[in-house]
Amino acid sequence: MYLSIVIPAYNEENRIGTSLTKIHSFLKKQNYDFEIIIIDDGSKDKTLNLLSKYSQNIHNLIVLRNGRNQGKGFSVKKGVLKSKGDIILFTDADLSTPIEETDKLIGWIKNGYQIAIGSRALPESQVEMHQRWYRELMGKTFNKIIRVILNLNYHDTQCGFKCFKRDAALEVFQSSKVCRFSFDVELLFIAKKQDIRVKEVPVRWYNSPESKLKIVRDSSKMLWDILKLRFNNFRD
Ligand SMILES: Nc1nc2c(ncn2[C@@H]2O[C@H](COP(=O)(O)OP(=O)(O)O)[C@@H](O)[C@H]2O)c(=O)[nH]1
Ligand SMILES: [Mg+2]
Repeated sequence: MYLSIVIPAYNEENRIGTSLTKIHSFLKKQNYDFEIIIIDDGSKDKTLNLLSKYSQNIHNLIVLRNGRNQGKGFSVKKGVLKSKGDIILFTDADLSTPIEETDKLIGWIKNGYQIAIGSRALPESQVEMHQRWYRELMGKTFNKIIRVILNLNYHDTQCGFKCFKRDAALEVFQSSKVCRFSFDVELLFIAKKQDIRVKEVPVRWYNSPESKLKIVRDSSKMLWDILKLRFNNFRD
């Protein structure tokens, strides 16, 4: 087995070092091959310098860069399309879902699912450190809206921890267009259209207080992207 871990990073100088160290020491203990692909999304801080340093010691670390900030969706797509793994996982740079949860998702892929997505909203999810109350409420409301508008029945589409079998990853990412934070929803929407088997899996979550999401600006963009998705696919 070959696992590719894809990480979007925007101004992550405070968090990416610790996360990379944890990911690398986890992967070294596994009996499969791996690569780590980080996409620096036009960070204005020292993220890129830090990554260059780390890549001298971690041989299977590949650093990609967008000349300017393009969005989480754009960056994850770029990483996935560059990856070589037969299983591909993307995770947030802050490891709010601990990297050990990878085994859980891979387990479902080996059980016959093509995509396994982490979820903070199932009864068995272990949310040890919560997001701020308004972020959690926004997340729940967003998922209700998605149920109504797109007929997608998930409890949590936004958890930054998702795992794909290679063929399914290529199928959904090659036709994805959403560049910013609603890209997860688009992936699940495409997966449904293509009859791809998706499992929503309860995971652990320790929220990291630092957040790159700008509540008003980003949530209105997210909603707009969902509406566009609906209108562009009015028959589905
Ligand atoms: N590529 C890219 N990644 C971003 C951007 N904003 C945030 N991210 C990444 O998306 C992930 C989640 O961001 P985070 O700030 O932890 O969001 P939150 O946990 O949802 O509040 C992290 O890996 C960030 O580096 C962006 O504009 N572009
Ligand atoms: Mg976070």
